[in-house]
Amino acid sequence: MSHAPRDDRPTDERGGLPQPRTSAPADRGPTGCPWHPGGDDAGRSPRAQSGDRLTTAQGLRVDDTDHSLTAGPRGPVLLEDHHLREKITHFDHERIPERVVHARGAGAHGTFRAYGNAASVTRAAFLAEEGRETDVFVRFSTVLGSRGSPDTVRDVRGFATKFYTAEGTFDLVGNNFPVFFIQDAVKFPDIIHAGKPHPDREIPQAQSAHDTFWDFISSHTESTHMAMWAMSDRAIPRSYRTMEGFGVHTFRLQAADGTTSLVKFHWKPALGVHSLVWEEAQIAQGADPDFHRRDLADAIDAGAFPQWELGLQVMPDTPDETFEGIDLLDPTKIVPEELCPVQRVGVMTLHANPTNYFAETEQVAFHVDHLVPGIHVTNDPLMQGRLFSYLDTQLTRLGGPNFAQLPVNRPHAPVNDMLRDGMHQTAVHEGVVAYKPNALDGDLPTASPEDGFVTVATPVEGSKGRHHPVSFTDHFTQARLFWLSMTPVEKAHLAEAYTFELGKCASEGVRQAMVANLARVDGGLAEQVATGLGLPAPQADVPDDVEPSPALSQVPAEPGRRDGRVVGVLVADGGDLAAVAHLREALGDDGVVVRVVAAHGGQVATGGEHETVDRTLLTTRSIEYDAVVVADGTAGNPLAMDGRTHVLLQEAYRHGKAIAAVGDGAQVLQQAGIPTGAPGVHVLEAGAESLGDTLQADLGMHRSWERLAALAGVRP
Ligand code: HDE
Repeated sequence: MSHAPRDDRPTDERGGLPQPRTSAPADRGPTGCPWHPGGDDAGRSPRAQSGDRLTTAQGLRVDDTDHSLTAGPRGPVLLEDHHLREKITHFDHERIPERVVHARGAGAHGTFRAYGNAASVTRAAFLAEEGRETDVFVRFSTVLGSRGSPDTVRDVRGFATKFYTAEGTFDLVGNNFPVFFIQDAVKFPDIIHAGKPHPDREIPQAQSAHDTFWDFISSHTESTHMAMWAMSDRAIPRSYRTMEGFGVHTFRLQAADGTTSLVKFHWKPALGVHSLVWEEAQIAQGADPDFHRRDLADAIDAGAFPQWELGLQVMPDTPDETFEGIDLLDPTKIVPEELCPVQRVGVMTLHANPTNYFAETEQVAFHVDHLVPGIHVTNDPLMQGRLFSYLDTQLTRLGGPNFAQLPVNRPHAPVNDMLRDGMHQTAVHEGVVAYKPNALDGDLPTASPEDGFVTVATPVEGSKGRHHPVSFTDHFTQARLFWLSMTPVEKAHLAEAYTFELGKCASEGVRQAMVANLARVDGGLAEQVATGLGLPAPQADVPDDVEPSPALSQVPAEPGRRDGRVVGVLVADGGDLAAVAHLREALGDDGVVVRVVAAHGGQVATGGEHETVDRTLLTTRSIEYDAVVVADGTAGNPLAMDGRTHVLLQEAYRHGKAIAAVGDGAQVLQQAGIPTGAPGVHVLEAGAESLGDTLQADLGMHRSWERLAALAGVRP
């Protein structure tokens, strides 16, 4: 017996299977009411509340939402006030459990466009077909902090991308570091318990600078490499837009002809890889806890759409799954780009902010096991554990097994899963057959052995056991590789970060154990940290013949793009306002934002000219700017006398930011104690039109590395 699809229902592109209604009814508002473009609510977005009248959840029009139903004007509130009870009950249940890790995040929608050159390694159409565009949703996050914690803490950042491909959803759930703390998923609860706040007082929030974290690291030498990344500037990104992303694990890609390769995924930011300095990160935690979130949303709103190229490191799929002696199943190891270059296979552009944080960024559910034909997992034991965890955690977080029906999680491919019922079921499935095989529905739907997801037939052998592979035992070579790849300034920041973090540990034993650990990475590093902690420097015992990977340094060799960089101009009434116009003219086309900072809000005026004030000393901090300019005519103004101006300039100076003074603005620099001959500090004559050109190269370099080096007492 066969059943033809009914005419009035949608069919999929492969030939006629009736599709259950798992996608959003386009003509319904968020509360489920039909959307009538011509009706009462004409002209409104269906994404807003439906209609002009306030109703209960049952559609009953409410007479008054400001006063509870009481017996008499000052009498008791009545239980029969359904509207009151419904409103409060719903409010009581507005929160869902935050993510156990990666609770703090920010998301955005975008598009991925394939270059087509990945066809030689994968049959996944969204990568292999030249010019194919695929919708994406990206969520960036910190790991340790709670949902309301500050953005700029020292931590790994999550970089999770959902590709809504025509073959099903593919999630690349990565981080901004290419390695991880542990090699085996069974250790994940341990490292997270150690990193989270101490269970007695629940402090410190979103910090690794405490005893339990470093107790864990010092007793797990496999964490040494990742800890180096966490203490480096990579752990305090300037912006989500200036972070690299990594799939971390090795994946197995399969081409249309069946050949397979071992592959590592990379995201390369168009704006380059840039970080904050530690003091900026700390200031931002208080002055603007939403520093990264705001930056992402502002950039998208302003049309400065963030972009990353997707890159692949492609390695042969050999039986031992190693490359140049590196075990590709060990997630604490990188493959240096110098040994295996990153091939760019497509570009992602984020062009829309979420409309509703909860519905999209909070409810998005990623899973390492959301794969498409052509992309497969490997036996990396950390990856294998993740395959279990993500679905499991969504069941609690999103309250049941139907979270794939939430709009942000809904595949853009046809879904016909035969899954039924469960909490929060929103699909009204038709038909009586939800089992296989069946005679009642012609044994539909059918499996797809040709173009479905067919697991690569990799051989498996060996004895059962809790093994410790020998190839996972070298824990120091790559930690040293990372250290040797840093420039002197980056090394100074690393040593300072270790000294800060261990200085916050109460246990002398933990501090000693960590210094001993560092002595196995580099003697100089161990000595600096030991000196800072007041401990004896241990004897160095480091791996021999380690080659650095210059690609790991973040110090740019030449100026990069300047989009989104911000120049703060300190101006005063009666001073030179032309500097603001010159800057906009010279830098505006590059996407540089110029902000006017003055002693008071409103406008500053000189003669007939005026400029709108963007920030006052009360509403700004140095962290908002990549360069600071003191305009001519500010000397003697209340702005110049204010201690906060001096702090702003001093911070900009300490953080290696470009500083320029025009005309008598130089006096303000002197009052603030800024050495005017220092690298990246420019003094220009009054009326100089070259101001913009002067700052251009500095902005492209991100900071004056020479000044930072001098301040750190190291060579550039
Ligand atoms: Fe995750 N991780 N993880 N993780 N992870 C989660 O899933 C887990 C790991 C990563 O923005 C959780 O939905 C285990 C590595 C990101 O929604 C949870 C292990 C990498 C996000 C979970 C790891 C990641 C998560 C918490 C060790 C980089 C945020 C909430 C085996 C490659 C995704 C959730 C988002 C989230 C488990 C290790 C990246 C509990 C067991 C390595 C970016 O399932």
